[in-house]
Amino acid sequence: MQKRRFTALIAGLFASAALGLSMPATAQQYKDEYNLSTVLGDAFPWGWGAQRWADLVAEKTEGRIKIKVYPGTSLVSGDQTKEFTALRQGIIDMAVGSTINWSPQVKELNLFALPFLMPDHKAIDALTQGRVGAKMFEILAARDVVPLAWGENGFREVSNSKKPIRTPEDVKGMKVRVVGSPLFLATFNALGANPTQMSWADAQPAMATGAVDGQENPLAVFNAAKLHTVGQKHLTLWGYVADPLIFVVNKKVWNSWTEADRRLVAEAAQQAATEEIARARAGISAGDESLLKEIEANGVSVVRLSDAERDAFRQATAGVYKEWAGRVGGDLVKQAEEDIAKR
Ligand code: X2X
Repeated sequence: MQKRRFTALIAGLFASAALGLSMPATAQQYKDEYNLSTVLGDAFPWGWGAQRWADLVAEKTEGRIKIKVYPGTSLVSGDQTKEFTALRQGIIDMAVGSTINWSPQVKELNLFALPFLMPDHKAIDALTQGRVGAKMFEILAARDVVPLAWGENGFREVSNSKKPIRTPEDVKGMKVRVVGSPLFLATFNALGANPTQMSWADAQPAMATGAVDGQENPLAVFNAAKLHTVGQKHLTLWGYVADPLIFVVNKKVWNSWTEADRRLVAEAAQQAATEEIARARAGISAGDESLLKEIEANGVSVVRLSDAERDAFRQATAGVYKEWAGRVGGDLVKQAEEDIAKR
């Protein structure tokens, strides 16, 4: 059922793109090279997935479409929250972007950052692969981009240089770097922390100099960025928010390609995204904790919360959930809650 809806949406995208085309696309209209924006490079699942997409496209189109990946959101001078606008404007041709970084422009994407909405990976899938994901793609498709596949950054775990975090009390007054989305400020303010917004590029020097005490990012990011070397010695697995990624193409660029090439680019996105999600989830769950073990071997002490301990954080942020659910849209949040309950 969910799969069918998704397939129908993709088919719809092809149909509407074809209708919007006044002239048949010819090879002459193709650019020599297309730029593709990401925040993280290929040492991370995120950047790996972007490069994989680029490579698969080159292979499948036999070099007709060449893509160069620009990590560090360098096409917008590192300002992650400007990526979506640049994509709409055509400064960026393609992207593998985070829902967090686009949420200042697309308010519905804040859904994924509602604290403690998604308890596990199945819950992420219930949203991205179901009617909620399809609705998000419709919203994006109305804003000059063609969304093709969901990827994953992952569950964002909180770390710091000061002390183990077990209770909301432990976070009080802590200087925490957060991403440039107001919902994250609200969540950490509700916990009594002292959150500061900054880009990922600025975050690492801020941790190294002690300008901030803590941060929150998925374990794959923590490990590949070696955050233990910038003082992050305490890591708490609270799984409060998970961060999906979206593979997209600027609509004008999409319309300039032949229908056959569009299909190849979409297939490549699906394949790269599936492989990328597997990497983002590797080594962090019950069956295989290898990544977590690696982090611990680097001298990081990992706090695993009991259900009751996690619930204390949920209660402390319940007001933020309620307020932001209203901004996201009550119907969408209700659908998300239903689909998670049914997973
Ligand atoms: O800036 C972050 O924390 C990162 C890399 O996870 C995102 O781009 C959302």
